[in-house]
Amino acid sequence: MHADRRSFLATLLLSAFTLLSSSATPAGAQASPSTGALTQPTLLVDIDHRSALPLDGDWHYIVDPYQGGIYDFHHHIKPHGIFENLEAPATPNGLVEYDFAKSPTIKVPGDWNTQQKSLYYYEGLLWYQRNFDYTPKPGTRAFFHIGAANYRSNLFVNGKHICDHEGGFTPFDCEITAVLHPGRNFAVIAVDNTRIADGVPTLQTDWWNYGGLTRDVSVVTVPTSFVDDYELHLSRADHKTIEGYVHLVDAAPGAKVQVRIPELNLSTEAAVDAAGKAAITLTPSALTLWAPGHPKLYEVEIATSASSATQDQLTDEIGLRTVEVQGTKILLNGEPIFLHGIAIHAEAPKRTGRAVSEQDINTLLDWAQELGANFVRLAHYPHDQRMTRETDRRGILVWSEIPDYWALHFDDPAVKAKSEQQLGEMIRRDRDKASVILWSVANETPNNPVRTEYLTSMADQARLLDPTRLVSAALLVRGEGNTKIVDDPLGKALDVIGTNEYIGWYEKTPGDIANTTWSIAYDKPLIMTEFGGGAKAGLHGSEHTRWTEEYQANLYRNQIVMLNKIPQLRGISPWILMDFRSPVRLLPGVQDDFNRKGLISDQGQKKQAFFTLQKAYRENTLGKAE
Ligand code: GCB
Repeated sequence: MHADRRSFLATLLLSAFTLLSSSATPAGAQASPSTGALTQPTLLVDIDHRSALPLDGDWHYIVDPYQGGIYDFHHHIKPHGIFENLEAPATPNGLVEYDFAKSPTIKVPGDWNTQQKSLYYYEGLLWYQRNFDYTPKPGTRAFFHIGAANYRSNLFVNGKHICDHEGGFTPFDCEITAVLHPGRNFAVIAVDNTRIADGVPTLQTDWWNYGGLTRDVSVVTVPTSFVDDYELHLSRADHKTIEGYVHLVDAAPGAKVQVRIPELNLSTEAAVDAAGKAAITLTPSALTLWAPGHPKLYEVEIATSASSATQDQLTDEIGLRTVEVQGTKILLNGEPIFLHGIAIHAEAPKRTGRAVSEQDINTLLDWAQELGANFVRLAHYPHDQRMTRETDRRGILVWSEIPDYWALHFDDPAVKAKSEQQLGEMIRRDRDKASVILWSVANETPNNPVRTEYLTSMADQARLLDPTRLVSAALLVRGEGNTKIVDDPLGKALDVIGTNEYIGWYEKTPGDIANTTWSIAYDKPLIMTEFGGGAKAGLHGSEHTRWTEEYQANLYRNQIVMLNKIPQLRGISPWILMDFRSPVRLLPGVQDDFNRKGLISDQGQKKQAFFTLQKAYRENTLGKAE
């Protein structure tokens, strides 16, 4: 079955190519003029500060479990795919068996599972369609932006196949300049959330496989030559110099780019090299560093040369800080810190479904701050960019990870390529966010040489892409008697060791937790990236009775005693802030499709353990920075 799905993607591409080759102006012609091939998706950094035509709102949709939008009765590609958005009698015999305009609508951004009862369990292909008005301007280019589409997607504009993308949690931008025309245009997006064994993540996860266009969609207009990427950070060497680069697309070598930070009275001009990259150095005389408690952001202006026919101008808000490891310490701006954290899924509070709005994100972060957290683990995939913007503003440190989760097909180079792609997209989008201090390359993966080689290479790749942050992964630990042993060889490749343990829940009882000792093979900082247990909000009883709030609070109390005995512990992110939907949590009356390890219920009810942890955070009785 899953091989069929793969061939779906391949044949969809094939059919699009066939159509493209008969088209006068092939889509993506500007991006790959030599082949006339599809546009390679790119990722425009700082997209949320660009002027864009928002395409959020109502989209028509057609559910297509048999992929009849492209296949005929003998499984041959139809001569006219549904993405052409034809209206009868536009075909030769006047038969069209769909009508987007008459089909129901669904909100974008949003998952389909919680918007439409019949789509609750749906895993398959769904077609989105909407019209939009556009007026192309000379000297500009247009990109179609998709903030995230879970899991695979194919974009068509005005009936032409533009690009495809795999990976449900990272953004992409595809050039559509060549296919747009003045007036009414239309987009069709095929989104397929079928789980695949060789996907990232793979078949098994402990979160709901929400399908659809789960983040913002827009059309972004840029000048012919434009800034697509930049990175600015504070030098670890002197903690003073701001360094980095700006990258321009289609700029002649020597083209100028300016970077200004008005509040610091700083300005510089640099020339791009043959690869379009200009190195940037700025030396402020005084600087307020970003940190929790004073999350100072500076407005940064980036512009291409004003003398060029069309100038590109961007602003961003960037915090400046350093993060390093020294022995078993984590240093933020040179000072040791302890990470009082909490793990968060991108699950919408109160209504459930994918978190999509500022309100969703603000509620989650308000709760995290009420708990006393200075750190969040954004599990188990990159969250919406609104999240990392907001953690920047609020001064909350972030662990960001890709869904290299559980038993990926580590022996498959094609899977590795998918992991690398998602890592690259996560880092490119968020490397100008001061709040993000840790990139994680995996969660709870099986310990074997093939996996270790794969993830060591992922850690190296993360460091190569971003040498300014720390690299980690959440490891499984093994036990001997009352001792937990951390010696997973992957630890060698990490700056900070992350470990998950569920003593008192999946093994033993809460009473056994405080007797546990830890043997850690690495002289590195350790973050307890997960621990916890389930409780149904409002269910009360003895602290020895599972699913009661008392049991969960007791488990936390004992965990705190044990954690305080790990000398190199530099942070924790207990599992988890809020109950979240999961298809493997089946216990009626208690779980009802929710993982109940939240400190807060999906409806916003705080459980006793919330206050247990809050007390430890507020009174600073948990953890030492050195
Ligand atoms: C884990 C996983 C997390 C699960 C959690 C649980 O170890 O990393 O994704 O949701 O345990 O509740 O079992």
